[in-house]
Amino acid sequence: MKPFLILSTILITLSINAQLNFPFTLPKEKPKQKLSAAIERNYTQYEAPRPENNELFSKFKYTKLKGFDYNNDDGTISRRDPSKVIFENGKYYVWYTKRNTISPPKGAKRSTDEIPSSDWDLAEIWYATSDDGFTWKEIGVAITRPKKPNVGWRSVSTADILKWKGKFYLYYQGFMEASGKRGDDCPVTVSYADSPDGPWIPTHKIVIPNGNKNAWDQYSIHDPYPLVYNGKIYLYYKSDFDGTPNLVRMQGLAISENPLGPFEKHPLNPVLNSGHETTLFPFRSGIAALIIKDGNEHNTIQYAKDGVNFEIKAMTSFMPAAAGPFIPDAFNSNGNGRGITWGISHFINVTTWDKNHSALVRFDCDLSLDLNDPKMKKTGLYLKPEVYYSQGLSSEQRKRIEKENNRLKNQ
Ligand code: AAL
Repeated sequence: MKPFLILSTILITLSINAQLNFPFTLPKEKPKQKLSAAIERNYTQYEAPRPENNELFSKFKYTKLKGFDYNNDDGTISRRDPSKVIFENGKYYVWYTKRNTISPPKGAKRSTDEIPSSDWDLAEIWYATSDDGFTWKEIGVAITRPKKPNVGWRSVSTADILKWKGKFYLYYQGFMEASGKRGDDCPVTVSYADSPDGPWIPTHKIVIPNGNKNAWDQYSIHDPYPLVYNGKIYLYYKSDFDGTPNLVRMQGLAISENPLGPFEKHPLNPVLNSGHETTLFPFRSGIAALIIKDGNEHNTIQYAKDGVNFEIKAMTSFMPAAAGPFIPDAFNSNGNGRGITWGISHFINVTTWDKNHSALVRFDCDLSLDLNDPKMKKTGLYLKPEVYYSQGLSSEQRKRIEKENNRLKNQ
């Protein structure tokens, strides 16, 4: 073979190999070579090819709150479903469902005017303030139950806050029968005030009505969650549908330019196919969402550049249940959402089922463009064996395994 032929053969072989080998140093940009589906989406789907640089990836750290009393965890006092945290008058504010009843919840059949059916039955909306986000002072009730037959006479729960043109609005679930009688059925109503300390004026009106007959949201509007986006109120919510035993939970969106409505439900609803206790925040020019607990896409963090069409941007774990983040720009991000670093969420299984109640807890994370905390960006979780064993097999599952062992032995 002539020398120049040998040389060109070597060069061609080298360039073919260079094309085939994915580089040892992880390229920051998508390399110009044929890629597997997984590597392709590592560049197209996420903010960065490594979770450490993905602004929408975070792990979550939890801290016990100081300042709340739970009657020795006997199940008669519960605090759950916190609102977003806001900063006003030099302190942080949070609203939440508070149940203070003669007994723990006993289920719909055994419920009375005084015995709650569920953890959020016979509840009111209370609020607390804090200087540091760790120690809280419970100030008192914000929304009491109105007289029958007003919306919410049986229970008011799961509030969230909006600040719009200098006034404050609390959106919350208004129950007209004990939760669990049919499903967890309720619409959403709203009260307003000039100050976060109230007094709160109830409208006694349904502001986000349940959907039409046979619509996905015909029975329940849960977890109302208002943000200001594109100069309008974007109120996200959850509905439970398809009933027992196929219960599904998805999230919808209702938009208005007036906090008292009318709200128009988005024609593409549901806009999120998964999640529970809606948690969203303005991020860059769009909206980011924490997809917690339910559905195919639970344990993901998603982003929609139009607030409607969400895409998965990160997978994570140990997400804060019913997270109410402190979102400094929840009502004035002006197309430049900066993200979140902490908030309040809840633990619903504080003790045993017969003393069922929930407790508020603080979570921290780095889902902020203004924070760079590498400790929040490590994907591993170092859990003690007890945490795994607490997710142990049920006695039915043990029986099923024993049966299968015996079947094999007796073959
Ligand atoms: C929560 C929320 C709503 C439900 C109930 C209380 O997880 O989704 O608030 O109605 O449970």
